[in-house]
Amino acid sequence: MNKQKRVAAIHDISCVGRCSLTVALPIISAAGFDTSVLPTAVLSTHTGGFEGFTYRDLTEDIKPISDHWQSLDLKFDALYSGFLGSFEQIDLVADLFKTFRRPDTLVMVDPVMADNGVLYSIYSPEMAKGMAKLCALADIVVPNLTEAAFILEEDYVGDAYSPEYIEATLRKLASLGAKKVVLTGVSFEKDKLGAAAYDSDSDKVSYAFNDRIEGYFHGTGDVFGSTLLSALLNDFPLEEAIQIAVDYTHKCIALTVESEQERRYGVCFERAIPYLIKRLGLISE
Ligand code: PXL
Repeated sequence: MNKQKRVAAIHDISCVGRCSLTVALPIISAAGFDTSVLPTAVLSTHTGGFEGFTYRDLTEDIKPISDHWQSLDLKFDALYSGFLGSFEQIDLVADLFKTFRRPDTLVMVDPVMADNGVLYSIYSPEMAKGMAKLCALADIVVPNLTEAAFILEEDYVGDAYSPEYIEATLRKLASLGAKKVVLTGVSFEKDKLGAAAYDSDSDKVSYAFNDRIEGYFHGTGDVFGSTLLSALLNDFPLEEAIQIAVDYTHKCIALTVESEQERRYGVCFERAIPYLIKRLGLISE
């Protein structure tokens, strides 16, 4: 057996409501990787749909944790950041990337900060400028269309866009520094939803779609990002990796609708893990 790859997942722990680390850790682990975590904040629930959540900002712990890891001479095959607990964490995570990046490390940034045209309640507009700086240090970035607009300091276009807009947005995001860009929540036909990818090395744009399931499903950005990273680390090319991530996310949503559970508790991704590991070629039928 070859050596297991090690990933550092840098996201918050929302104790209840499946998103960020409670999604990234099980998915990336199920995909076969040694997953270390660096929690950016601890919340009693995520911020989308619960009143009165607690919020412990872990900004002060990031540098000591990173220093200890460095003293252990830890090597990471991938660094994956998502929801950050404060504006100051942007520079701290940037420093961590510089410390642990080696020639073959895959650095993925999901600039988690907004959805549906609005910033998450705990963030101010300066977060977008900082996230743009962090994205510049990544190999691959995974914004949704709202985050892309904030990063590029453009107006959010809502549902009214063309393939030309998507392709121009992908190229503008790549010009900030990351060679690969994946835009999530892309749709050109009302019953299809998916993602668009751009690889600046090949100058190639690709798309992946599945059937749209109506409604807002919490944590699906994290399901998508964790699956995309898992597919890339399992050596799938970008075009195939986005299709696997779109299909798994779709399956999780379909199972959630079937289970009739409350949407704010996130999607039933656990029940689709056998499907994911088959799709990743890790077990046969
Ligand atoms: O899934 C994104 C996310 C992550 N972490 C927290 C959130 C959200 C989205 O609302 O609130 C705490």
